[in-house]
Amino acid sequence: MNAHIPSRKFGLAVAQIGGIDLADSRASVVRRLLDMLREAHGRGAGFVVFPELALTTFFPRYWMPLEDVEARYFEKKMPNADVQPLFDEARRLGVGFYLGYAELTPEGKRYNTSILVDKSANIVGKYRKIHLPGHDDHKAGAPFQHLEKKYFDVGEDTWKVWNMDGIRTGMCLCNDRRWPETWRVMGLQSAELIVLGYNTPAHNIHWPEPVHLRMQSHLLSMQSGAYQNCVWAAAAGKTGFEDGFHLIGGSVIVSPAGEIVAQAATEEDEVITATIDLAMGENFRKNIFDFARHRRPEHYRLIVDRVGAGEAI
Ligand code: CDT
Repeated sequence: MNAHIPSRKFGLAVAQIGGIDLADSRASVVRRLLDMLREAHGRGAGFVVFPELALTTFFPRYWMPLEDVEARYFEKKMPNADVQPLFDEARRLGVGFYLGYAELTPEGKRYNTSILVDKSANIVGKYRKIHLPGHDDHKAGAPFQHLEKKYFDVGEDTWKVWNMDGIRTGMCLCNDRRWPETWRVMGLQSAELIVLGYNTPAHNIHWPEPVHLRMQSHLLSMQSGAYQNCVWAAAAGKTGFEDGFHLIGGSVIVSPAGEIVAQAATEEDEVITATIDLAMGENFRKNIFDFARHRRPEHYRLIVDRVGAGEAI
């Protein structure tokens, strides 16, 4: 019998955004984020998860000249004048946050990025998306494009875990959640909390996937990733309609048991909260998935040696 692990409770919020149209200004979006930050704080949260590419519409759905895309949708500095009010209010309230945005570096690299901001409004972590879905060519017959492979470079750094106000916190972005490797790299760093934002179109342009399966695979990925890695997991979606293009909702907070403890009920701006006990992950880490005792990496070689599915060994 292991010694009792004392409770470590924390108020966590996810702030789902109900769609951003092309014509919406950054300032108007930041006002919506501010409203939700204040609501989350009022409901006892110490940290808020915002979506992927949270400051603009999901622009990879449009085929456009790169210069236009860089000029209109990428942030050259973070924080910048538009986003500064969010940092100021976070500092005033003592609430940290995760925010996704498109980053243009001084060297001209373009990343799908997220940052981890602590309760003093310091950026303590940055992640650049690794699994970029979609394509880089123009799909003439498709109802919309998914041009992440055209507009973004692949992030060079692996998934890391940061000390965010005393909580070992990791980040990823959208499509990353579907890959077990993403979660495991952070699980092996003893992450306690993994946060992510997403933009998942309700319709798959590559094949006629039934719409309900889009939600199912999102929830399945969140629940299995959390359970198999003994972490709390929180996902914030950009949802509803953006200029008529539908994105799934289903923003969630999931426990290390794989149980959904809070889930958005709408496809609009919506804050969900939960009081999470970080001791729960510790219990799973000690009593079920004690990696050091049970993992057999000598049998996992194929996972790093082989990229695509191939012949039986
Ligand atoms: N933003 C993002 O990564 N969306 C993908 C859509 C995949 S379909 C090309 C996702 O995994 O939800």
